[in-house]
Amino acid sequence: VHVVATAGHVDHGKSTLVRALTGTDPDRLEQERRRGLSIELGYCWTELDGVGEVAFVDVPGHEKFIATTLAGVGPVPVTMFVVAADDPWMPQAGEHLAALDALGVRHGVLVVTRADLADPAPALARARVELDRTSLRGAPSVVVSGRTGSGLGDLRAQLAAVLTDVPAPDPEAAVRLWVDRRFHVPGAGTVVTGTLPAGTVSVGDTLVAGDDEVRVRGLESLEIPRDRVSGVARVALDLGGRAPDDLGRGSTLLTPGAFSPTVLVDVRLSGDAEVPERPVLHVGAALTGVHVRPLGARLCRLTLDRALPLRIGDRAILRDPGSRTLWGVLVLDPAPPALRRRGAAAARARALEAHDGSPLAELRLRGVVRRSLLERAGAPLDPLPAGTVTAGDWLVGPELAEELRARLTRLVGTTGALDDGVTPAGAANALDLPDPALVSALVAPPLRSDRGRIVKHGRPALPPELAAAVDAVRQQLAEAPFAAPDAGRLAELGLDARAVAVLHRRGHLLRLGDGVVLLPGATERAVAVLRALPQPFTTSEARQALGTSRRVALPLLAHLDRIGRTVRLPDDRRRLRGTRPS
Ligand SMILES: Nc1nc2c(ncn2[C@@H]2O[C@H](COP(=O)(O)OP(=O)(O)OP(=O)(O)O)[C@@H](O)[C@H]2O)c(=O)[nH]1
Ligand SMILES: [Mg+2]
Repeated sequence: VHVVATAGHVDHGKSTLVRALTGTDPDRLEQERRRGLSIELGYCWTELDGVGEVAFVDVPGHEKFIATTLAGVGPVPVTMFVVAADDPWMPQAGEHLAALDALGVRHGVLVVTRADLADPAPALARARVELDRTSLRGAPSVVVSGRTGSGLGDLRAQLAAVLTDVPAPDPEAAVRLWVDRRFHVPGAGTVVTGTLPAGTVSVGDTLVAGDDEVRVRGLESLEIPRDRVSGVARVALDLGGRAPDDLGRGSTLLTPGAFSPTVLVDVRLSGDAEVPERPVLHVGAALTGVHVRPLGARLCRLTLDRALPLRIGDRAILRDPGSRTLWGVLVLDPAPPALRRRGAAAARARALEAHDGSPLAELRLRGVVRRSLLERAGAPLDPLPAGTVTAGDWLVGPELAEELRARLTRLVGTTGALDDGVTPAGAANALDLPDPALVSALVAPPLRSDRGRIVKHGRPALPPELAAAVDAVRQQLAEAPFAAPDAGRLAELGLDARAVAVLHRRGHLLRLGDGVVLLPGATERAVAVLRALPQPFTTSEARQALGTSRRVALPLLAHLDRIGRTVRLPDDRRRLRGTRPS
């Protein structure tokens, strides 16, 4: 299915052309037919040779209905721009064209109609000039009469040619249906219609509408019931009896979890006029008041009166209803950071200025960011730039990763002569990173992870005074392996708590508890001694067999309990695991 929206000045013959092409009158309302004026959006369809079904959204041209007009053209990628041969270039033609340009509409046909009433050449020439200043430059043109039918064959052929060039949207894309009509069907329930720009809706789907979820009970496109429809399409969804009250024109129906509706968005504007503080934003079929905060030349932050599911790259229209001026809006960031410090707005403008929409620029703009957030914001992430660091849901772009790695290396380097390294949690804290897993992911030579700490690659041997202290302890324990040096002796050797902790971590000493230090092999030697005892044994029996004091025996036995070599019984006796009572 293709979708085409009309545009053009009031009374220039849009609805007449749609009727001539489709056989259906887009003006459904009694009042519209009586006054010969479109008020609401009209929906008709036809088939064109070579391209199949084409739906038309016929918009009103009268300036009073501009909001309806913009809701009609907002989500539609192709225009049929209609100009009367017997009238000069008119204000609404200019306004509609500016809106199409703001939305970046590139596909369309320029139709000069009512050619039975006047020479079409001047109108065509003028319209050509106007279109060539916009995104529609180079669009093909045809001259027709909706009254006599002359030129209609040519129009069908031109439309078909243009539609063939429109790229097919991704059927796998997330659904964002811009609702433009709601009505009640007796016996069925609430039906909403809208333009589906991309993605696929199927009967049975659950979609999100504001804070509510709705079920798609039935689905029609072009008046034919279907099981599934992919965009671009006009669709009518039967939501049964339980649709939310506020679901109507300007609402969206979304794939659950795929969007983050936002009230804050950073955008780039096109158009030279100065923007008022309180204009109106038109996006898709939606409309909301906004507050504009300028950040820099053509860059500003919009605060929306209500949240909308905006994505990076969305195009929209900012409009001042008073002066009827409008600006094109390109969404740069629908999840922008708060601007708190002085000068933050200018810094933000510089960052946005340097933003070219590439995955690399996306990551540069956001620093440390959740992938899920970027996906909901519609950021291009495929492929991730080389050198991007990932950890769980977190992403860090290559440049920031490089900088963080350098800071991490310096941090590890400042841990002193012991080169004791840092823990990921400690480093995350020091580097202000949200997750220690990110620190671990940043580790690369000359850093490496060693038993839960990040240390420098090829760290140096122990400093000489520590090596000497270890030797002294080794000598002392060689004869009596469980006669741990006392506090005075440790102090004499310069082994304070921190040094002992490092030597323990690096496997030189076994630290059992406050101030009790043995050699790493002590555990196995103790097990060998205890094995010779009748099982189970008391603490006192163990102490005597090991030839040591309670000061050492108690933490040693507790250590053996902890590592599962001994089992402590309710009566406080122990046995070695794997032995039977003797
Ligand atoms: N002679 C002649 N009259 C036409 C032609 N096309 C439209 N008209 C007449 O022009 C008037 C306006 O036509 P519409 O098709 O309603 O115009 P519109 O652009 O849809 O107008 P709005 O929806 O109100 O903006 C009607 O009276 C039509 O009958 C044409 O090709 N030749
Ligand atoms: Mg009309």
